[in-house]
Amino acid sequence: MTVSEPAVAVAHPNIALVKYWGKRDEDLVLPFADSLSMTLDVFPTTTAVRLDPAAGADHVVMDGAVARGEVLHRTVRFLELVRERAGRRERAVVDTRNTVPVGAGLASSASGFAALALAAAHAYGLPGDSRALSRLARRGSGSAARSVFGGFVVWQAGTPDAPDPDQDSYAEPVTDARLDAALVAVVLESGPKPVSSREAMRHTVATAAPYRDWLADCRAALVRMREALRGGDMTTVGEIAEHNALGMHAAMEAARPAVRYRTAASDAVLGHVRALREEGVGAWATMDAGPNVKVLCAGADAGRIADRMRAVTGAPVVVARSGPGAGLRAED
Ligand code: 2P0
Repeated sequence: MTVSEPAVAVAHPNIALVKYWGKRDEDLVLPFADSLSMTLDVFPTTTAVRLDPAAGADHVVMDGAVARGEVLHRTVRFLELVRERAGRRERAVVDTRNTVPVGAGLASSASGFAALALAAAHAYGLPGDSRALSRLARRGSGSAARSVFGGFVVWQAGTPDAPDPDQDSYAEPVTDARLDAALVAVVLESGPKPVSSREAMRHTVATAAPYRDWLADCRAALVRMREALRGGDMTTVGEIAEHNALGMHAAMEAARPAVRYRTAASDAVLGHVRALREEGVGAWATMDAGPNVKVLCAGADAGRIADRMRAVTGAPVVVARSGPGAGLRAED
């Protein structure tokens, strides 16, 4: 056997409450603004990386199938970065397993690149702490920087005039949050999305006039959100999150041509969430680069909100709570 023992890492998706949408540097994956998320306890990605000194190319398997095209390209590009930093040349065998449908708007790229960053860094002997790992994961997919940590997490955009901007943008846990929040995900569609978020955010930045206002709003929202997390103020957290998500979708829809992830089914769920609030139930909606609606609520309310959503939509509903950061796992 020429291949090394595998390094196996597990990471979970995260859901942004103040969203990341738009890069100021495409190559380094540097965002325009800070974002804030909650790492979830569902749908982990498990990734094993072994080095194969005899191989002439990286071999990537995703969910049992040999990866090709864009998935292979992004993975190899990421491995090249790790090899460059580690001063190593061996090619890798990567075996990654998602438990969430790829492209379903439930952030498989966040858990995917967080797990790959940890497993690859370990396999190639790349030294570094969690902050360095977050910076590395960011290069694979922006939101992956946040999945390195558990609980509530802020991804710092970094300052544009920093001497080394790559060093300056990383995620860190929000250590003073005092909120037990849950997420009720209404899975309307689980197929691949029509437009990748990478392409959609580029197009929004370039062509949507309201984008600048939304971005300014994100900066203010982040400050207020941190305060609300500190104070355990579920209502303020929910209101900020819903406003921020709907503002992001409004900006996309103002792009030319429009980027539309919201469907009639999404709008119906948004209506059910409003109806819950009118009944006095603390429920707020958030949406990402897909039609699925996730309902943010206090942990104690998640069960009854999930029951309601199942009853009124007939769609599969998943309840997620706060989950852990990325970690290494012993091999099976
Ligand atoms: C977020 N999303 O903050 C936002 C909200 C989707 C909507 O981060 O181009 O897959 O790989 O850096 O991280 C999805 O974008 O994008 C995302 P890239 P990513 O969660």
